[in-house]
Amino acid sequence: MRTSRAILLVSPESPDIDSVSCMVVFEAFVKWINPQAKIALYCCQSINSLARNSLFEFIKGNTEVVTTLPDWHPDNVVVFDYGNLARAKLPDAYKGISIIGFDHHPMSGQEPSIGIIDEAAASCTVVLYDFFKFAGFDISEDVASTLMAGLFADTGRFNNLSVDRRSFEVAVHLDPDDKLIKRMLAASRRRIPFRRLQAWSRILDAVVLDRKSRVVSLTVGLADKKDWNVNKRDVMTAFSNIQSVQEAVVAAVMIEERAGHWSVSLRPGPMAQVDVNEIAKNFGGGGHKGAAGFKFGGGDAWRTLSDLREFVVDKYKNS
Ligand SMILES: [Mn+2]
Repeated sequence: MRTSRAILLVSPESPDIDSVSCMVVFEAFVKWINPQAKIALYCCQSINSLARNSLFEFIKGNTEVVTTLPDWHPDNVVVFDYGNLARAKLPDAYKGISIIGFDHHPMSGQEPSIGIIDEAAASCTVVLYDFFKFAGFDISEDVASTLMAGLFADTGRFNNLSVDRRSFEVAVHLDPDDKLIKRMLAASRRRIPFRRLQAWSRILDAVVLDRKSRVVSLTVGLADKKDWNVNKRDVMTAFSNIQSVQEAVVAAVMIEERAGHWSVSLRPGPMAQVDVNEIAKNFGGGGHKGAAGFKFGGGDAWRTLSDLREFVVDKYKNS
């Protein structure tokens, strides 16, 4: 990377705060080790929807992310928080270019030329934090707040199953005087427009708890979205509540993203010791122990839901 003339930094499709944070801080790192290099930040999808996230303001220099590949050919491509490299949507013309991957997801699919992967890390920004320490990169205030944004987002404000000792240690190093955490907590306090409550009541009416498998699920087709006058964000907010259903072994939300194309997110129930990554893998997806998902197209959502219930019954008969 020190001798590269052009470096492309990539956030995969459906980017989240963690992946965009990584891409943005890595630009600062590249500018440090190789000030002459041409750099572009690329994501195949617009990151505009992320801009509504209250942690987004902590991601510095975020305006330079482009959705079209640069006209120059990179010597190096660096991908962050991808799980499967196919999500980076790199063109065939890039075959033969060295790809460096930073991740905290279990690897699946094509391997990068160099993979810096730590599945135990709570966020990809934690992996980068360790890497920056190793490389002797001086972490500025902007870099610290961006690394922290990724950690804060992926741990659900230090509130989900991925939280461990290391996430706290990294947070303490990034924010020794509590300045960042106070600002992030204040910025990300939940605020709900009153009219959303009615939309949520329509969504919650559609939640089903299957007594046999103890899968609690919510299926939202394109027509439902229209009928209920809800957006994906409303559905995901409802999903965060469904995850707390105490009878549930697994919580699932199935959303029709475009006609016939569904995405499914899975979380373990609050009392359950299940690895949802294992379940997602069975359906061709993946993720983490505590948060995973898969996609399917062309099939019938109810059929897939019943397959999911059956799989959970078989796998967790005794839990
Ligand atoms: Mn992540």
